[in-house]
Amino acid sequence: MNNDFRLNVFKKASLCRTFEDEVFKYAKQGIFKSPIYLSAGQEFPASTLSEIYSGTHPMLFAQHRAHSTYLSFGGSPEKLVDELLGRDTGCANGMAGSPSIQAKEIDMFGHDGFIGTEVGITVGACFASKRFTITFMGDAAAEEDYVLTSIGWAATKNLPMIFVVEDNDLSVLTKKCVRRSWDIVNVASAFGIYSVDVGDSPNDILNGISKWDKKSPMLINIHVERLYWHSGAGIDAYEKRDRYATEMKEIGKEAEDIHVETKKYVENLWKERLDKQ
Ligand SMILES: Cc1ncc(C[n+]2csc(CCOP(=O)(O)OP(=O)(O)O)c2C)c(N)n1
Ligand SMILES: [Mg+2]
Repeated sequence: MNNDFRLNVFKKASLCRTFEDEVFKYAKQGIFKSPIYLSAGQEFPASTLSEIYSGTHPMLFAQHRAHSTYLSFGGSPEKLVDELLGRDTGCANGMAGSPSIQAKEIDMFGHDGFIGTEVGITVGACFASKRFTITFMGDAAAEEDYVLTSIGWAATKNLPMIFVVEDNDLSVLTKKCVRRSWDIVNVASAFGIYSVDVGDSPNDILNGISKWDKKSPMLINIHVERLYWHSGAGIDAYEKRDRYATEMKEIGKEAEDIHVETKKYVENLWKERLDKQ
């Protein structure tokens, strides 16, 4: 992993984190009318993959926790602010809110609210178009019957797509070990799909994806940590691992400067948009 790559990923992660910091702050003040799903703590799957595949314009499907996906793949921050505020200038005309972000400009399709349904729709869209496609799901969504059959169909039709599992080990508050005895990477492997289980550092994700042939389906299960409550702006009562803080510490001053600059930009952005009301 070269230094430029790491910094570029960090810049994107920084936009995602500082954006979520503002959403957290304003959610505490109760300004949003629709439910909020924060992706803070889970910035690196989207920021790293969007950097690896920059310039390739994949179709994107995500679940309810998708602010980082949208921002990393080039969605307009202004339009996301407006979307969360329910304005018709939002990326989905203010009709989707946090859980169902969609944006034609980046070929990102909105989620319908049933976890994992995006995976079947992804496979259909990829089958029809044969375009490179990335679908993001949670570790609980990966347990849905229709997700498993969709992975099987992608294997059968050899579709050029990536299944990304953002594995925060939680379905709302229930841990994986309570819910299932199997790993999704073994299931995908049994379908004949190249699949890897990795940590959430840019290097881990890059290494995990590096052997993918770009023509067949692959599945990458990425272990992330959800920084806040499942929904809304609350803090779980236990210590959290924070990849963003670790990256900033390891990279050093350059990353700290990026964080400060990005925070300033995002804080101003929110103020300006709110003043427009
Ligand atoms: C089909 C379906 N079942 C149950 C729910 C209720 N529900 C909403 S979010 C959620 C947990 C999702 O966990 P995961 O897919 O791991 O995503 P995460 O919230 O951890 O990002 C559940 C069970 C739902 N929305 N859809
Ligand atoms: Mg989860």
